[in-house]
Amino acid sequence: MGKTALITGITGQDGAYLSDYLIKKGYTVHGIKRRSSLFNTDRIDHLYQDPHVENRNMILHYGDMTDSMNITRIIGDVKPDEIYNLAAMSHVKVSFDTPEYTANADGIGTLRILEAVRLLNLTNKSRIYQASTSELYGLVQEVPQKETTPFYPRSPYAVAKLYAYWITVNYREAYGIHASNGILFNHESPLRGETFVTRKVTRAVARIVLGLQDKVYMGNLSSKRDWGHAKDYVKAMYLILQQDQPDDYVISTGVTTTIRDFIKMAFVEGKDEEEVGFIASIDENKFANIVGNKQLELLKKRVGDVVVGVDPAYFRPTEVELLIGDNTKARTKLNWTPEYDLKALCEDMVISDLALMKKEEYLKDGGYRILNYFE
Ligand code: NAP
Ligand code: F7E
Repeated sequence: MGKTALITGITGQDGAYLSDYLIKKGYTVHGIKRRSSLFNTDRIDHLYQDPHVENRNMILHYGDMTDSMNITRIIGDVKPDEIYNLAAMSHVKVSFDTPEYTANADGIGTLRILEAVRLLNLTNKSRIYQASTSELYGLVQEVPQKETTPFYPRSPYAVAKLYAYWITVNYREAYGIHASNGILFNHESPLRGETFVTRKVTRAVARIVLGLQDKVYMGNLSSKRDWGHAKDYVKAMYLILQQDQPDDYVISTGVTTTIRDFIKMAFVEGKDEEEVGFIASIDENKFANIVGNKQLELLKKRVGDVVVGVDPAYFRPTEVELLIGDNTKARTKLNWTPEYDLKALCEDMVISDLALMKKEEYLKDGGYRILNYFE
């Protein structure tokens, strides 16, 4: 008999990759999905099995992280060997608009899982993975960030995740639950939600290239992220729960890149690498208050064909400027190594989005020459 896993947030990016990975390992995967007025299972449709199929290895339950009774009932019914708590309102900018809901789903939601395991006497059976995040480091206190770096959250999302991190540690220490935090740095993929920066860029590249869109408006181009591929990162989640002792791990690539450089990388993907150059249209009135005069002057000189715009609407009230993770502990204790570097990740996403736009022929005919000059 294979193991049984319960995944909250199974319809999300990580939920989809993790389900695929665990099913291939012989697990029976149960997932919690929210009811929505439109289908929200696109990412896992290839794994879905009709309820009438015998011996299913993928079973979905309706549920919500804000509903304690529902969470407790599902965990009691499934009695999972492993719980991967991936469900969250995961968009940092949106958390400023919905802070209370974010605290409820992302913070208290984690407590609901832990408390259900305790009340159902599953403390010796069910291991728990908590989806913690590099956003905990926020205004970073150390470079690079590692497991011992102090946290300084900078958004309602990160503050909610801070509670989730510590309540996980507390239940481990108080009740001996095998509960661990994966402190995952940004990870992306062709399945990434369309409003996160990498996917927004790769979709825009595809659409601009194909003449479906004139330009894309971006926010802060100067922040830096340590981006990995979600396929690599779900393997780390699995490894964390296979350890004899629960613990907390940074999962990262150790390389950091600006948003600006990611955009450049995406626009030249696999094509004519001649730089045609330009930057956004700039609303000086809005912009002057946000960047320094020197940068504004530089930007003004560079206005050309406009395909990328900067719109301060995408700026955040408080920003996380620099993330770069030290993954030494994961490499040594989990024997985890990421396979994708940023270039390979970017290629995967651009190619996938181009295919999604169903116009591959255009590229074969000589492609395009677009963008690529910021600084
Ligand atoms: P995602 O694509 O946004 O998926 C989030 C999942 O949570 C979706 O299945 C979503 O359902 C579900 N969900 C949201 N609110 C819920 C609620 N109230 N009740 C039940 N389900 C709910 O996120 P992801 O990128 O896969 O990330 C997975 C987890 O890792 C999240 O907790 C995220 O905060 C954390 N994390 C992500 C990263 C990253 O770079 N991707 C890094 C560190 C940590 P719908 O499909 O119905 O919206
Ligand atoms: O932003 C800047 C933005 O939304 C990255 C979540 O998975 O990873 C993710 O959070 C950076 C920020 O991811 C746009 O200001 C510029 O500096 O892709 P993002 P995030 O905020 O880092 C962490 C680890 C999580 O845990 C979260 O769940 O890009 N940026 N222009 C932009 N960001 C967006 N979304 N859109 C823009 O137009």
